Amino acid sequence: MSEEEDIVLSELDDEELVQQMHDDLYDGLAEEIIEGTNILLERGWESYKVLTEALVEGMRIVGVDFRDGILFVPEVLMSANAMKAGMAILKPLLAESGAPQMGKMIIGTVKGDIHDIGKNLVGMMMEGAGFEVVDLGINNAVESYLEAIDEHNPNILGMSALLTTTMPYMKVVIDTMIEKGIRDDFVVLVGGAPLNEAFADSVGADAYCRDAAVAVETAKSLVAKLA
Ligand code: B1M
Repeated sequence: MSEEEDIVLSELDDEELVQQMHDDLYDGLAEEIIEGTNILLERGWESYKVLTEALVEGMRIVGVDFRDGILFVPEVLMSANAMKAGMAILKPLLAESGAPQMGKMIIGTVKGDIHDIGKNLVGMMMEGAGFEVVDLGINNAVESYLEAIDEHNPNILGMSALLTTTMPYMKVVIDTMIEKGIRDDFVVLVGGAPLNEAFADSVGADAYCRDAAVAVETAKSLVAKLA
């Protein structure tokens, strides 16, 4: 029996459990992530604390080793699936706040890009803050955003990109909105690891959101200004 199989998650203290969850996320062990997430919640951890300290931090570590060529796509996919299993437990809890309806956001990852964990997290946090969220998924061409705007009439458009090769597509989307004369009908928020404020300015977005919490705060303040 391996050392791993000897570990009983419920017997670990909080710090050891979080550490173990980082390891389990790294190893793509979805069942262990589900168990660890439930244990932390049973111990009274706020869902947001579980999300940021156990899951997002674990994924950050995966990202570093992916960058350095220690982990490869199939392994990172397993980590992503484990992360999603934990997020599925937290989603209803994050959305439970019963906040009043704040507005409507459509959000999608741009064309050519299939990364969706961060986008999903932003969607979950926005729902938790009282926004209605229409998730367009991944790999969205400009037509997909336009159709969704037509159908849902949002007051926020959110775009996510995780690749330096796909982030310029945000400008294509915003320029198309300008051509159609609809750019100023809503707030445009952009996010994703390779972006920054200067990039957001250069493509004509209203704001760059470093993380999901910033997305919520930015959305609240900019939507209030729209009203
Ligand atoms: Co990819 N990948 N990946 N990957 N991947 C990165 C992005 C990379 C930085 C890894 C690295 O080299 N260090 C690198 C990009 C390098 C670059 O562009 N310069 C990279 C690469 C190269 C690739 C491939 C090209 C690899 C290959 O095939 N050789 C390929 C591309 C596929 C494609 O999209 N066409 C690829 C594939 C994959 C997987 C499929 C294996 C998997 C994705 C699974 C999935 O998403 N379902 C994957 C993963 C998991 C990653 C890393 C490791 C983790 C991303 C993540 O989920 N982070 C990533 C490394 C990294 O980012 N450090 C990497 C956790 C998430 C919570 O954070 O997404 O940043 P993040 O979201 C944050 C904020 O950015 C912000 O809020 C979120 C929550 O706080 N935010 C927004 C994000 N979107 C927002 C939208 C908003 C507001 C805020 O709108 C309002």
